[in-house]
Amino acid sequence: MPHSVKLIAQLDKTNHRFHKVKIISNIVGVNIETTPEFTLADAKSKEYTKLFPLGKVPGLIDGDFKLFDSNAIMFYLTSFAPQTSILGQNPKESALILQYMFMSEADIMPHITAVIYPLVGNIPYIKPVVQSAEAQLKKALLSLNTLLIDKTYLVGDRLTIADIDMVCNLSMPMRFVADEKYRKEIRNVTRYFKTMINKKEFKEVIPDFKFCVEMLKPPVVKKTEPKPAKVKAELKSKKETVPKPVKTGKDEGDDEAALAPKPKSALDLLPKSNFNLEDWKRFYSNNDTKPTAMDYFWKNFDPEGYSIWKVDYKYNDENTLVFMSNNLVGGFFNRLERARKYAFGVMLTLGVDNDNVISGYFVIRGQTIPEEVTDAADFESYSFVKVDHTDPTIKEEVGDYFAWEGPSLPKPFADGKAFK
Ligand SMILES: N[C@@H](CCC(=O)N[C@@H](CS)C(=O)NCC(=O)O)C(=O)O
Repeated sequence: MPHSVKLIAQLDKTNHRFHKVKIISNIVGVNIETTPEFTLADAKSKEYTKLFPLGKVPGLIDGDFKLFDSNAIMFYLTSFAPQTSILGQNPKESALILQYMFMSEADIMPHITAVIYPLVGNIPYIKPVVQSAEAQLKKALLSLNTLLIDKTYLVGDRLTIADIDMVCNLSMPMRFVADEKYRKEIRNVTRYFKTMINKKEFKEVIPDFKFCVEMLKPPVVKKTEPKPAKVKAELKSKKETVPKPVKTGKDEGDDEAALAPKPKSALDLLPKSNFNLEDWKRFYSNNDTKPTAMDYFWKNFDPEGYSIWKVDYKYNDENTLVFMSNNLVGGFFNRLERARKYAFGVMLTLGVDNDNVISGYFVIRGQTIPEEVTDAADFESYSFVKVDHTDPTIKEEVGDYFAWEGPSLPKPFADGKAFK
């Protein structure tokens, strides 16, 4: 029976770190138990950070042995191989393998992520920062180009873990950034990459690699029309009616009044609700959504203290790759931080690459959308429509969205994120 280990990682098609581990595990014949449900957001959960405090994935568990970092995991897995040429055949080769792996991680990878993450929406796009990273990446790849001038493999005449590391890292720019013209400028790197990616060891794990045709474009920032004063005033009057602080008989400028603790949010002044959002979030995280968590939700939901909203991305017809749509949601959630105490939501990416929609449901404190939500930079890119929580169709849909599966989802589930 082959040895079995558990690998905690998100399994999306472009996860080069998962690819590395999978390739090596195939080579050495170790069975990997994966976590198809795991998302990057889960890497910050208590359960995961208890095991791996850095909150980075992948993480490997082998009995009571825990290991993080994809390269360290590759290294560990090679110990199950009867032949060791994958770690070099002599001390010099082993040292060269380390040299190339450090180069790949320290001198190339940071520039790759600095160029690609803003383009796919993982981090904000700041033009001069990205341009500088592009220049640095080109410089690093030109150095690699020189090193590869007379090489098929990075070290010796066989595949080593240095190649697996380098090729998987290079798969990011080769997929998203390096168009044909770019690839010609780094022709040795391109030749090397093509030779490797067509080898059986890589093809088994990345069967349909597609080279970049056109470099990814920066995300379009939707310019929202400034709201006319009248609409602003209407929005304001629709906001929760906040009871005025009781007058103490002193002037507003009094020290005592100034020292009185101010509520952090208008929502803190709403009548107390028996529905405890924190308890719900915990219950949702620790139980099967259907039926257990949804039964709890409908039993405890307080329609006076909270409202439910259908949320749709307004520009779904412009969505391209599934993971980019899901990243948009990640960005939206990051900028909703102020609302975390007052809202819970699930946003799903439904469909397939180049044909997907982002939609979901939110549960929000109060009966209107609070400023904690409307102030989020991308709020205007989403439509919020309040729904009737007594409507059985809505109830079923809310359950399906919260469970990330079910017949009422308009397209097949592709990915999702929970705001909790
Ligand atoms: N050197 C680490 C880096 C791990 C890493 O950055 N993983 C990404 C996902 S592919 C991650 O956890 N990102 C979340 C974060 O940085 O907070 C490795 O190769 O495993």
